[in-house]
Amino acid sequence: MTHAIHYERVDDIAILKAQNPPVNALGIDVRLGLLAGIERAEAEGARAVLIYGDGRTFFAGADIREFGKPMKDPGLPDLCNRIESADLIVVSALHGTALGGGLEVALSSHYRIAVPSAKMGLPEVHLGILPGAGGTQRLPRVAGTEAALDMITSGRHFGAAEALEKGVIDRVQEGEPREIGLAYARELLDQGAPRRPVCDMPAPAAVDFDAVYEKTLAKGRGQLSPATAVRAVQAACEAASFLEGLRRERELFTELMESDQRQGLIHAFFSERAVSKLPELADVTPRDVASVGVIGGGTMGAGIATAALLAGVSVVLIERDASAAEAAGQRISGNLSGALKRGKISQDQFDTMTGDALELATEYGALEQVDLVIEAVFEDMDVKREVFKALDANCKPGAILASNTSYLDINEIAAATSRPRDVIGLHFFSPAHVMKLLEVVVADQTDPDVVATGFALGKRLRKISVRSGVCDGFIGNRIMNAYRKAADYMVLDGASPYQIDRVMTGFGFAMGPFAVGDLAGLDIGWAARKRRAPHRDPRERVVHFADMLCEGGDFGQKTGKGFYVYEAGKRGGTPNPDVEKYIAQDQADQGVSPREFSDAEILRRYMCAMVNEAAKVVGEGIARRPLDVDMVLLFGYGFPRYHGGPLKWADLQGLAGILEDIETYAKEDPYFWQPAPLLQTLVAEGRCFDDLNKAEK
Ligand code: 3H9
Repeated sequence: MTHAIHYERVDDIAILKAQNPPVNALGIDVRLGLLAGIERAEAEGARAVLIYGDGRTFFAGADIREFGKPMKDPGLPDLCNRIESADLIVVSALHGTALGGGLEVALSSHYRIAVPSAKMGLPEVHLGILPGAGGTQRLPRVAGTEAALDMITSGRHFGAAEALEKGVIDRVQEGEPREIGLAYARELLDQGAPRRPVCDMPAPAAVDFDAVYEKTLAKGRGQLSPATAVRAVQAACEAASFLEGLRRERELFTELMESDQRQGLIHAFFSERAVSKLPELADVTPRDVASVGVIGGGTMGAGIATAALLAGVSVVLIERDASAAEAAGQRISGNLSGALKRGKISQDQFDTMTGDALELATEYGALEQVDLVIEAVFEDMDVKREVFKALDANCKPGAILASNTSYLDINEIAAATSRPRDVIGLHFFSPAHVMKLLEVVVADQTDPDVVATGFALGKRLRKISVRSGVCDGFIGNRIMNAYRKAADYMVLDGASPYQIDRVMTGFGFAMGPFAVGDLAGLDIGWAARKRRAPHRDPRERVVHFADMLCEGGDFGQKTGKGFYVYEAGKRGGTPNPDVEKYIAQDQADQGVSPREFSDAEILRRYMCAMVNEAAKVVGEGIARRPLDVDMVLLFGYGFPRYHGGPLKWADLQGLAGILEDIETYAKEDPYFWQPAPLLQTLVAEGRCFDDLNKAEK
């Protein structure tokens, strides 16, 4: 036995208790322990074996940290086969989350019982792989092909009631897993129940697998694992034998295991968890936040207020007059009605959130008692400074004063108050109650417990919080500004905006940069360009075609026209014919002779611009680690998760080639394509971005 599996005998039943906190992942010690436990039970003449997990859960899956390394024997597939072929009855008792390899162990057992709160699932596709320990062969045999396809390709978690209904488990019962499992095993023995290996069940019915494959591939926007899993389920139905099906599953599993997408998705899994763990805050206690103030009730302010209310934090929202306050209240209740309709909150919760928990006010005096205030007013430094002066005068000592600015200097904002140590940036993304990203912007004088409070609030609001230093645009908008410019330059040089959008959606983004501009409002970029114009370096290339669109009053979706024309009632838009004219005029004015761009060149330039700026952001210490940048782009900018983030993508492509391309582009535009010093250093030292992530752990 190993320490990870505890063996116990109760009469003729052997009990194998997994104890591998925190989630009983099926690492090598657990696998060895389970194997030894089954063998010992057989050798001792036990008549049944009960498998269950200690602590918070049954097995939550294979140990993901072992992926990419040589698999030590016994591998999980062999172990599952061994459990299934045991010559005694095997019962699994499930609680917590029986996921991936965990559910596969349960499916290899002959009988399954679960507590009502147990969650199950085969989420492997989210890690870029497929269930590789028989899950694609056994689940369809117990649940039917259609249910199995749904569960495996979506990777969704499902509850005990659904599992019972679909035949994934045999019984749901309240109680401790050990006790309900033991009673069930006893009952089965008393009834003389037979061993019941799933591998002996008939092959499930086939469906039109080619159609399901195509549909799944299209839905995945380039992600391969869900569609590949369809082929594995197909083998369960069509292979000559169960073993043949397992062999096919293994082949497809290995293919995915070796893919870049698997590496990207697993990087995302661990980075998502690492990003808000800051060593410097380990011993810092956050301040208590029971109520927040929100200044400004536009889309952003109302979204922030909604997110806070949904997390059980009460809100005082300040608007300039009664009618603006009422409009803000309506926006918030509109957002909350959505949550009510989707069953996220109850009617009672809705009533509290729109009633006692929300105060709409027009005077700063109403903020006297709040613990933290988030300002979401117009992006203008003078306006912000006035707001912060008022907050300083009205908020209690120790209250945290936060700005939701997306690019203004938090140090300058803090200087407007007498308490710069209490000032921080909390940059939400619109709509703030939906988007997962929160940039926690730390200014020069921000106190550590204020930073810790920002992260604690982010966690309560179920955000992915990322620490950022102060610079124009912080991590995300600064990088976006660079790759947007690269896109604009390509258009000026001859690529069409529609070709660029098509290439980037082909890469996996839900929308290309020009369609995103239309959605966000082209006037925002226009205002930013005007703001930056006086400070522009004379060496910087400037494009005008987007300004021409805005000068004509076309701001994108909100005016019905931008790079695309939008017709009421239709999804998406069609290319706006005026755009071609503006581009031609811009080219003529600047004496540019347009040339053709291949799709490959568009992708390379776009991504090189993103990676280069991201490397500057890390090199300057604005982001702490490459993974922080990756998480910002994933959760705030729609970067395809299966590429892991721009810097993970860069590692997988090879940094030397990326630097070489940047240096080539720099020959035509040395100002824009200045290589990031960090990128140069990493290439010179033969290292990659992930080495920096690891150095921090
Ligand atoms: C698989 O099974 C493949 C097989 O089909 C075939 C093989 C041949 N391994 O998320 P949390 C760590 S693929 C290693 O914060 P929660 C996690 O990193 C697997 N470590 O807790 C964290 O570490 P730290 C299929 C793991 O309560 C700590 O545990 N299974 C694993 O919010 C706590 O995690 C899955 O995809 C793992 N499998 O959520 C399930 N899982 O504290 C993946 C977690 O150092 N896991 N850790 O940061 C989850 O979805 C969630 O962790 C879970 C708990 C819902 C279980």
